[in-house]
Amino acid sequence: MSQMKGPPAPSPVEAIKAASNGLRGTIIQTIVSGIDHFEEGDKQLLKFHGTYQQEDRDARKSRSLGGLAGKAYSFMIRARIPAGIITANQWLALDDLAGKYANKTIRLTTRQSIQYHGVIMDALRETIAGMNACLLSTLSACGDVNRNVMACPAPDWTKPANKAMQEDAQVLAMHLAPKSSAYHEIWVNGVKEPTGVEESVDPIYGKVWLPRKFKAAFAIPLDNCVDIHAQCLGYLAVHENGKHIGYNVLVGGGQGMTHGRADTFPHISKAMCFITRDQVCAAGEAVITLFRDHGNRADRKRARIKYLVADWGVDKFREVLATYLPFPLLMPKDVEVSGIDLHLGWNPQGDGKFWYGLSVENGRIKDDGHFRLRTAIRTIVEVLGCEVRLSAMQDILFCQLDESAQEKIVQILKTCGVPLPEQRSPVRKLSLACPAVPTCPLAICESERALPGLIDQIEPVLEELGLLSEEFGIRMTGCPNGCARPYQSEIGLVGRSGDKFVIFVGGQKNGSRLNFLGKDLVPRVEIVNTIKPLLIRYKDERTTGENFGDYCQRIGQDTCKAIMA
Ligand code: SRM
Ligand code: SF4
Repeated sequence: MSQMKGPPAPSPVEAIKAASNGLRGTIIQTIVSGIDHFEEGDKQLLKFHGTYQQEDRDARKSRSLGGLAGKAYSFMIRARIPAGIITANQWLALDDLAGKYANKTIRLTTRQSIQYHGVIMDALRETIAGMNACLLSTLSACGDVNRNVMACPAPDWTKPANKAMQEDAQVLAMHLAPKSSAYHEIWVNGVKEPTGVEESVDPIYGKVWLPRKFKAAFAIPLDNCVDIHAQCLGYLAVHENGKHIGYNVLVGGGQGMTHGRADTFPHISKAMCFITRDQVCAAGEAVITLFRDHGNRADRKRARIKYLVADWGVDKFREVLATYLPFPLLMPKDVEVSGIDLHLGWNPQGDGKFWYGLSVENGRIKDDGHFRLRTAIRTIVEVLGCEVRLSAMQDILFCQLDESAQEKIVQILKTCGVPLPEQRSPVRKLSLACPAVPTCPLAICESERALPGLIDQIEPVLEELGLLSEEFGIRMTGCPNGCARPYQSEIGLVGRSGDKFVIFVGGQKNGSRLNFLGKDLVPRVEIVNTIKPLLIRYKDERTTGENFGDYCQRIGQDTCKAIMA
């Protein structure tokens, strides 16, 4: 008699979440015990609180040579900053904490937030409490919940939807935030705050939270600086007669894949329905609870909502979504993303004020010899008392400025040896890299530390070919998880093995399409020489106004592969 096969067993993380008592685990007991790291269960729960246990990978060799036992444990801490908007005082407080407890750097992330690296166990609570003291939270910056909600940060009030979507991002972030009081008990005041809900059963997430992480973002069609098609849930503004009338709801974007597993892949989100502004939270809750109920809880590599969309198809997804929405599902309007803006340099806001966008290479804010970026940003914020906005392209915007501020900013940047945006090539400004080694435990290859050198190499090649002013970027990641969204870029470099990378080409600058594999297993030192023949062909064969990604798409994957062989 053949044996009946039951449903696959839930992944071990499911049991950890279910037994966590509202995300408490034994986190507080471990902290007070005085040891320098957490065990597996708490390591998973810490993510919901916005922190990851890491180890200094650079120190591995020297520790073992020096006879030191164990690992050099430290913590990465990530903030939750909806739409990337913070006050001057919050920036200054973050900067103080970076100097006091972290590795003296602040890392702007690809989701408009900040991360600290190198915080040791003794300083973990003080750092998170310090962030809360300036009214910033780390709760649900990571974990199987809704993460930081993104929105184009530009204070460009000439665009009808900009203010609305930035406000809607804040409201959605609050609506989808976990309601557990564990966070405040552990990190902030130790006092049990009344939440009005039964402990450990969240009104949206229930007892076992989501099957996996969940990400949301808002954009306008003209400016996809948040890469809305890479998000689990996207709100794309819809205009009628120049008025912002609501959003198309897009579902199922995501980047991460696993080498050697063809059933894992990056995926572009699909338009599911149209909603008005007052339906933003209800639509978000409907999508997230659908994911909670139907997502894969057995295989974490296939647990993202994008696989539900890919496996079911748009029609079935819409059918199921309609049963979760508290209003009739309206079909999406005919709207696509069409552009991207980095928001750099000096720009009028449209209300008599201005903003200045500064390009931050790979988002790393640090002082390093004559290059004193951290000091420059601190000084600008101190002197001007200005609001700070972070972009999903790892850059920083100083906002609500008077006309006289421009000269002061330029002066401070020059004094601190920081290049102005116009002094950087488009390729450097449009590029992104994830942190990778030494902090990321999943990194196969270097990324943040390698990309500046690769751009140093490619700039002269572009200059020689007369392409230096062309607008395209390189997005590099140390592994296939795709934290710098490499699979939508015009050139994507993804860590493969040792110091070898997969080169992807053919994405659209505005993030509306996936790229394709151009060459596998390319040693880092050969990357620029491998891409050069394709750049030469592009220069000779492009049509008027055709950008590099569109050219690669037109000639097709096989031809690109042959040129780079
Ligand atoms: Fe990411 C895991 C860094 C945006 C896909 N990501 C990680 C971890 C936490 C490694 C880990 O699990 O131990 C990395 C910490 C490295 C370090 O030392 O700091 C990490 N991810 C980052 C950041 C800091 C990259 C950056 O250059 O800024 C970004 C933080 C954003 C934030 O503020 O919340 C970051 N990660 C992304 C994005 C881009 C986005 O969200 O728009 C993606 C691709 C989109 C997506 O989610 O599909 C992304 N990160 C991943 C994945 C793959 C998930 C999957 O579906 O398979 C992992 C691995 C995992 O979750 O198991 C991951
Ligand atoms: Fe780490 Fe990979 Fe993300 Fe880079 S892409 S930060 S190596 S998980």
